[in-house]
Amino acid sequence: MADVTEYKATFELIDSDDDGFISAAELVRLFTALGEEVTEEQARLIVRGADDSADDLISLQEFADYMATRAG
Ligand SMILES: [Ca+2]
Ligand SMILES: [Ca+2]
Repeated sequence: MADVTEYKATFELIDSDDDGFISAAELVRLFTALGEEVTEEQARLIVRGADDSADDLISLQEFADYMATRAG
């Protein structure tokens, strides 16, 4: 498992309602802020790619594991 502290700041930036999970809607907001057009459906696929617990939300641990996998 990846070290969550390394990814906590980024995670909290994306988790705009501070509920401890990244939702598809929050990803849409993120990409829109970055100037990228992402539909809710595309965002849901991204969530599914990182979502190990199948609750359609990305927890900090899932986010850290996902980022660590992509970086490594
Ligand atoms: Ca959230
Ligand atoms: Ca999850």
